[in-house]
Amino acid sequence: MEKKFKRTLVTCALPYANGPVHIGHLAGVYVPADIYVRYLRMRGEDVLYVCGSDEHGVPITIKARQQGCTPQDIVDRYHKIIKDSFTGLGINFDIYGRTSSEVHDRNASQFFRKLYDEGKFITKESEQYYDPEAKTFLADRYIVGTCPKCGAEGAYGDQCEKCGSTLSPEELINPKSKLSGAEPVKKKTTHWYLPLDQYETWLSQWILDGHKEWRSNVYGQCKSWIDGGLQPRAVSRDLDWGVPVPVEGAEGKVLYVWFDAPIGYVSNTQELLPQSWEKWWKSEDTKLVHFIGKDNIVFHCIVFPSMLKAYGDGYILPDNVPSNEFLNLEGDKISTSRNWAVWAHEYLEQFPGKEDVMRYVLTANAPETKDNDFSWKDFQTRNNSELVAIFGNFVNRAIVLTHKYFEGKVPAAGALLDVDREALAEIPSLRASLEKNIEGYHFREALKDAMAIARVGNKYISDTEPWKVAKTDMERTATILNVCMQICADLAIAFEPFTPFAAEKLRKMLGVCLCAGTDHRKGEQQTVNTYKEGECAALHTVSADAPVPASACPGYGKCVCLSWDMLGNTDIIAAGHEVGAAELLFAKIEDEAIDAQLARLDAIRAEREAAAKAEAAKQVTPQKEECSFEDFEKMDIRTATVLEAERVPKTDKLLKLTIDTGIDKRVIVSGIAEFYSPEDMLGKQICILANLKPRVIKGIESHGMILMARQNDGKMRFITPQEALVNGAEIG
Ligand code: B3M
Ligand code: ZN
Repeated sequence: MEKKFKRTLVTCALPYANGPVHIGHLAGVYVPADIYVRYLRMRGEDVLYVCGSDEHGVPITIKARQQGCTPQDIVDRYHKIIKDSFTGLGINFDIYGRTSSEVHDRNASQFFRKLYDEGKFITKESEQYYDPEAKTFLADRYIVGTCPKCGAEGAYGDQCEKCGSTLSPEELINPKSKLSGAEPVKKKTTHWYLPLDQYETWLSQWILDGHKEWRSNVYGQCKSWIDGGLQPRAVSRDLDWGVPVPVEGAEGKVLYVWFDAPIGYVSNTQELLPQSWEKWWKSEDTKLVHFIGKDNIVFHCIVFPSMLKAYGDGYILPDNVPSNEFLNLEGDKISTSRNWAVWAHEYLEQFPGKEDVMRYVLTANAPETKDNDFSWKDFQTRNNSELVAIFGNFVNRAIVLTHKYFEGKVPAAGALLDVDREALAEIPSLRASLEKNIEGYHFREALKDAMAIARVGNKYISDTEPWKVAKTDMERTATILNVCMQICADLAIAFEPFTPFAAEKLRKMLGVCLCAGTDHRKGEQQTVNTYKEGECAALHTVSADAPVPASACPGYGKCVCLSWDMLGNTDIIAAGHEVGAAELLFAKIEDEAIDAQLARLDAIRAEREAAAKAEAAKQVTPQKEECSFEDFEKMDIRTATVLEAERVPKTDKLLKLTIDTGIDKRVIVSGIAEFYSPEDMLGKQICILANLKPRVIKGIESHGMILMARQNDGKMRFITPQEALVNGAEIG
């Protein structure tokens, strides 16, 4: 039996404030969460939507060091960029807090202290790497060396970014501290651990028996962690950035970032709702849903729940933890360090007014069940042939014709024909599917349902051809356009979760407003109707627990207040209602805009390849086995000059050179055509191995070999004496 909840608390993973957010984050976490929240609000549900920046952790301290500023500078900068990106994309949290806030510091401290006082931690002494020059313990990320797996320099103590291997500092070849360059030494240190092993049975019952409905990737990860046997996990670190461990004798230690970050969800709720936050976290009537990326599953399903369980005091556990797989970009893994990403803040600058297009494409391609790819061509196609050609085109034709034939007043419908009834009948079943999909966290499928409503409209208007009918039968035209207006209103409802900007624009064109749902952005005061169009601009307060019916809106009865419940009704907009002027809902995206993006990515790829080559070029092959002086003396190496040069027909690599060796004139076939053209070689003085046994290459007898220097990236250059000598001068 589905449990009935009174309210829903939706959290999104707190992004690390050490860089901007990119489309991978958006597709994985924030766009799906936003769809879910908007949908629930339209249904009149009481929803709280919480997020914020994760401002602790080692990567932030590393970035600060790299940039010669403080960690606080870093988090201040990125907190703002990230927050603005979300707002720009219509992702409006009730609160977007920060884990460097005072509330959080107090809250996380207190959380730790209670567990500490109640003996819920164990302490363990371990040996950790220590920088004897900088006199500080080193997080794994602060130790660099050669990767034992792929040989790359600069691999971190926890991971090699080159080959992706997970490493431990012990495995690094030639480990060095990033701080001082000194070789790290091991030193004893004590930390607090949460004994996860003690929660294993409970976790197994709660998740493995109780939440079989979770997505298979989430359930599967939990199962493999639990089946593998859980180990105590350290909840503190030797570091100077974070929430200080609130215990005497813990100087120089802070809470581990993954201990304090999830508490951030609670802190941010407290900050917004100091009086009533507990209702959201400690009531069985609250449904808690964590939206996260797949790399966060263990922390949200195993570690944080165990922390809450240990804490007690009525904290609820998540009802679901929808987590996505990863999004790739143009066939390659998104990577912050390699700048292989589409950054949200840059997108918003480069594609103003196209916030919805990104939301749409990321949902249509959401990596819900497997990793998926984002490509700019697909982005363009989805915009031009779906949003513009189907959704926008239908709405535009319907509104333009209503103005043309009925002065913008919705005409009354006469008797319906089969074609009308059939079109209208499709919508309730699409609505049912859409609801089932959103409530089951299948956003990709839900978007298909919404788009199917637009397809119904587009097909209906094409089939019924009101522009032709109008020449002979105005009554029939009226019916057709009445049906079209109802479908337009359906779209304004159905697309609100997915493309809120277009939905708002459409409501404006239709002269209707949206009126449902709660919004906690104003703190303790609950408000409805934050959507400012139409006549329902007034905000008014309602009791915190009551769901808000459309009738609570001050504009109710005076204007058309859309709510989810109306979706599929055949009389959403009454005859006589005046619609506004048609505007384009979506604009075509031209090739130039796409080409510019592809060019940017090509440049990054080329740069990366060049860097990899340069790196390879630096590597030298090991010295060969020793040879005797006599061995060397056997080789007759001399100067010579190229007299003639031509390509060997039907080959890419070979040149036929006629050379003057001082001893004779002879032919050498050499594999240097990749590096030199025949013209390059003409008249050049080179060095040759003169007494190499003749060989037949491609039918030509070759008498010797040109001496070349070869780099490890394959680049080759011939050797030439420092100044011109006679031909036949002996080298040795
Ligand atoms: N900052 C990890 C991440 O962005 C982390 C999430 C914290 S949620 C409490 O992948
Ligand atoms: Zn490696």
